[in-house]
Amino acid sequence: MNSRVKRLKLYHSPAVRSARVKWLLHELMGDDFDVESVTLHNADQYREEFLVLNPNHAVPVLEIAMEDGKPFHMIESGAMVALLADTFPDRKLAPIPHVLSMERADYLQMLHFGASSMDMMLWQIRIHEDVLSATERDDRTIRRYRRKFAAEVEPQLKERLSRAPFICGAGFSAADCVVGYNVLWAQAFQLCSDAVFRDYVARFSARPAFKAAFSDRHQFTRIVPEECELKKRFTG
Ligand SMILES: N[C@@H](CCC(=O)N[C@@H](CS)C(=O)NCC(=O)O)C(=O)O
Repeated sequence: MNSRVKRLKLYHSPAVRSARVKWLLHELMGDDFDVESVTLHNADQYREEFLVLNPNHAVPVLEIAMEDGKPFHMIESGAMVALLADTFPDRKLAPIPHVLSMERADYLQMLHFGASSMDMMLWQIRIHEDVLSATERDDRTIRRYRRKFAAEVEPQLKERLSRAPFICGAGFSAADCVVGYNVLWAQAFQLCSDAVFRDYVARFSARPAFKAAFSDRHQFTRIVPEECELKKRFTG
């Protein structure tokens, strides 16, 4: 890692999008980074001191502490994954950035597809099924994105995973930390249920870094209780 960087700290909550970054950090650095736990149901992410770090009141936040004492806070998981993978070129979890290659183009495209389009569909299903209050939920939104995900996203992923063991080919890459996480997320909604996805999940779940990142997943509860603080503060 760049010698001007002193320490990395991840603000994290079990089995949500911060797990993408925690997984990659374990792949790259073992346990040599700090984790600060954020309890989403208690609305920790809406506290004043957290909003200074991330005005979008969400995890992950990646704190990059520099040797000169200045910290920088990243607030998008896709950007964190791309940056971290490039910062450790010897780990070979991303095609090298300074050569324009098909592999690099495909890798970035899958990473961003996972962190944007695919993520958006899963998030709409999640909030309308589990998080928003009953009066805010919309069944048409759930149906629209379930249909779109099954008809448009799944076939693309299936085609790739029937050709190769990982999302960008023969080798595991940082894009799998995003797309693989999303496949698990989709499976929680009974999407991505074909054998090709079960085999993909079995392959990446065997990785020690995955096991370390998801060792806290039992703490995640899908249903957000009516009386909890998050319900009162959540903005969608
Ligand atoms: N695009 C962001 C989304 C982060 C995000 O929305 N995180 C959710 C958990 S998966 C969160 O912390 N939500 C809390 C809230 O909005 O109150 C990223 O991927 O980093």
